[in-house]
Amino acid sequence: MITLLDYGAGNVRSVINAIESLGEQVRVVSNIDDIIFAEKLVFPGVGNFGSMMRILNQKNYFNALKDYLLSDRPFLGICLGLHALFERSEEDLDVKGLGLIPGSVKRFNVDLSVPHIGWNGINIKKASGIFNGLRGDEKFYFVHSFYVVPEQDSVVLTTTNYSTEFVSGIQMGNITATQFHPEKSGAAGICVLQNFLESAACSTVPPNVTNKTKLAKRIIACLDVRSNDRGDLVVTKGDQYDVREDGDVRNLGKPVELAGYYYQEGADEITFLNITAFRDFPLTDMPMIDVLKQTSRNVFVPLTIGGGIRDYTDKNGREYTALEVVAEYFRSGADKISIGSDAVLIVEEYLRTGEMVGKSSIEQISKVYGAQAVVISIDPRRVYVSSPDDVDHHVIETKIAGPNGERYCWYQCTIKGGREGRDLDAVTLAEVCEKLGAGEILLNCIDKDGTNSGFDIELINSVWNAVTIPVIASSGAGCVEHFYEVFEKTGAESALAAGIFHRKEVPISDVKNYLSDKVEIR
Ligand code: 1PR
Repeated sequence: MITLLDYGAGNVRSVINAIESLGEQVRVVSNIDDIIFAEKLVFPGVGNFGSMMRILNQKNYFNALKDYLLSDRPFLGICLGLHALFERSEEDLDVKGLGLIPGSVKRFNVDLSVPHIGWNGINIKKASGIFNGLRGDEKFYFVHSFYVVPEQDSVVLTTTNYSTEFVSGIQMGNITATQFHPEKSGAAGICVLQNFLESAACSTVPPNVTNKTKLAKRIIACLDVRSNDRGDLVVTKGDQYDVREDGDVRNLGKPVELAGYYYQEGADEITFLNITAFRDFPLTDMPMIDVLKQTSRNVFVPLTIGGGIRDYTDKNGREYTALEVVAEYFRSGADKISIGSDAVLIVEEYLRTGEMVGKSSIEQISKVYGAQAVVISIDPRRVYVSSPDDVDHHVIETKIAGPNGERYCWYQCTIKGGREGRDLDAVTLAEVCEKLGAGEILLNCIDKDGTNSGFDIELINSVWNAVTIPVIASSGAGCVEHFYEVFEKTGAESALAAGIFHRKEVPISDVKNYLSDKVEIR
């Protein structure tokens, strides 16, 4: 029996699913005795250091957890579960950590996008049974803005390079903790979990297998999901957001099955977009929650869900907050949520008032679950102008001339799945969302969506240059060369595609094979 410490933030379901997939049972801590009498404790942490430590204190878990650790019983900390072991964190200097390991937690101060999101390698610094069965050069999934700085080198299990070389794993007796998420790291992560469950002692992997690790560019499969006219939940795909063909919604498969298939094929992440959620409130649209629950049972890479994330009042006058919606999504297996239409309205309000009141869905979700969990999905379309002075927006000079030979354009944000254009440009939206606490941008392009004509390089460059958070390039992928082009010509950290994968025109494995000697991939 594995005991799992859940302090209520983020996605513990994935950890439970991963452990259960290995045939073990999990007991979730519900009172202090569960910690005191635990035999093997797993502590996954997501979100914010301050809120985690405050909850541990409020629930009186602090001392029980420290006693457990001091007794040197088996412990696996994940992400914030690693940070908690230290004395303090720059993320919140008002609260103390457990202080088991002398040292602190620092924020990345690097010339790369922060959070550090994606698949990176590990330099193994000491032999450990936790890596039994691995080669040592596998990549693991990271998502964090802070990293631990132990005072003593003896506890360092692994390091990882992200402009700087940071400590990505510690081991001290039976206490192991990783910055990466084994439960989200595919087969390699499952192997680490299995070694922990089996208390694997001997080591089959020598130290220092890799000397300098690199963050991989991610390939993301996107599943636009909605009900068709018969009420079946299907994966669909539009051409420039029009998903109807011969009068019905295009049906490209079943969401759970397709997600499982893409995981097996090597997708680095899966994104579900509930594309009609601007009409139907997601908490009454339970099938998406079921899709997440079922998918997360077998798919051990990060899952993002978008659609309808906003405050909502139902027809009986009951009010729901966006936080309630996402809590349900995280509990059901989501690692990140994506906000589309609401982000546009939030930014418009911010630009009107100039105030950050902390009440928007972006700010609230970021505060509770961490910036890395908040993706902003932008649905822009090109608007051509004759001169940059024609509009008060970020205008670019474009190589793709407009219908009347215009050489300039701006990218207009839309809401409700592209149905309504707003007086806001994509660059401003991205900049303000970063300021409000978003951790990643999913950059679609209505002009390119479903065209197979390649990504909109100009759009991606203008947004990527304006923010410091990672950007997912989306819309227009038609062949393997398009993925290379987007990574070569822009700084995008990942590339997302839908149609070519669903129509089986280009398997994900072909994309990976083509890129393997050109860019860093998993
Ligand atoms: O506004 O918060 O409710 O979120 C709704 C979400 O649903 C938004 O993220 C929006 O992008 C998405 N959405 C709404 N309507 C559609 C539609 O197609 N009618 N899908 C839609 C947009 C997502 C793209 C697509 C890429 C790649 N499609 O990410 O997957 O363009 O396609 P390709 O590789 O085939 O070119 P809210």
